[in-house]
Amino acid sequence: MKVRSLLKFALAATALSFATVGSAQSYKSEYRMSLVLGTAFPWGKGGQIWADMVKERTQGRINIKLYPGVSLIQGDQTREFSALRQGVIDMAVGSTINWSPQVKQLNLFSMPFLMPDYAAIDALTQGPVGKQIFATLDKSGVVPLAWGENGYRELSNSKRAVRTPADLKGMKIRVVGSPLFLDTFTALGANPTQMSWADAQPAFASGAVDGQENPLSIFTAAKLHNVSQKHVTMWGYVADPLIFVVNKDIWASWTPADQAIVRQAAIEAGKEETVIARKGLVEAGQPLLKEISALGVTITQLTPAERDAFVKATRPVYDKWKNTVGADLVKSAEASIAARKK
Ligand code: X2X
Repeated sequence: MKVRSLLKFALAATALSFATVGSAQSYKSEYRMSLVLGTAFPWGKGGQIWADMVKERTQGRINIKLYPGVSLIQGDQTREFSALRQGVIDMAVGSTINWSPQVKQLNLFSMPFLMPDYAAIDALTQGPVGKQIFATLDKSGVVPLAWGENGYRELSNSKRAVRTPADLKGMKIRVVGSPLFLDTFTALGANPTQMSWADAQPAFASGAVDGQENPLSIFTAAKLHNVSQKHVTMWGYVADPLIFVVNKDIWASWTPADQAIVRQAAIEAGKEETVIARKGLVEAGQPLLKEISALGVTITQLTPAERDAFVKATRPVYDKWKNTVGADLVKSAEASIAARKK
């Protein structure tokens, strides 16, 4: 009897120590975070803030290394979502644009002139639409945790100030991601061409491409004025949020307490990152625009009537993509925007 209970104890102790070793082994010494842009940009800063918070709050149990330039997938940003699902990437801060080829609902944010102002973006990401999109991402095989922001994508080019769709005629414009962008720029009379961010910058420098669209925080940090981008048009036609996510298996390998830390840190980092992304654009007088003018770049502000011409020209694209994105989701987005607090 005594021997038997000793044996039982020994067995239980062995099982316990296996369990302990098992869970310790399931933590990797380093987790790989994918990003398109590094810490010179709000995007990379957001990733760094998230990684630092997690390391500190888990006492180093979760140690994250940043891989900017989507280097884990050789710069091919539209493959990021698949790589996340497959476990080539452990976690990411990614743009809705780059993941939209795999998750069609994410095209919502690229529908031309859907979101008139920052309050409209917030109404989507922080409301029922954001919840629904997170549910979709969860079903698609990743764990979505928080929203950040790349920003309003303004138009730049090397040729001329653009005030009307006619000014865009025949211009070669670099776009990324979903075919929705090809439709939008074709509708405007331009000649869109799809390429990665890595390929785009040499293409601006050589003159192979005339123009592009990206947030102004990217324009300044990437010094696009040095690669012939001399004209900027403020049209606010789309904005891309960023999403903080973790691969499902990696998530499942963490204790509930560590999962809570990673989620909370993502939410805080996303908020901080959004403030950084909007810097210079939400203050009176938009100081970032003055900075860009000082670089010798013309900034064209559209009158409401001028902007409306772009809205009208792209309306068929909006209508065409409604069904792909999901008519109900678009309806819900339109309702959230109409009800927003300005
Ligand atoms: O490639 C772009 O234009 C960028 C950096 O904005 C994205 O990754 C969507």
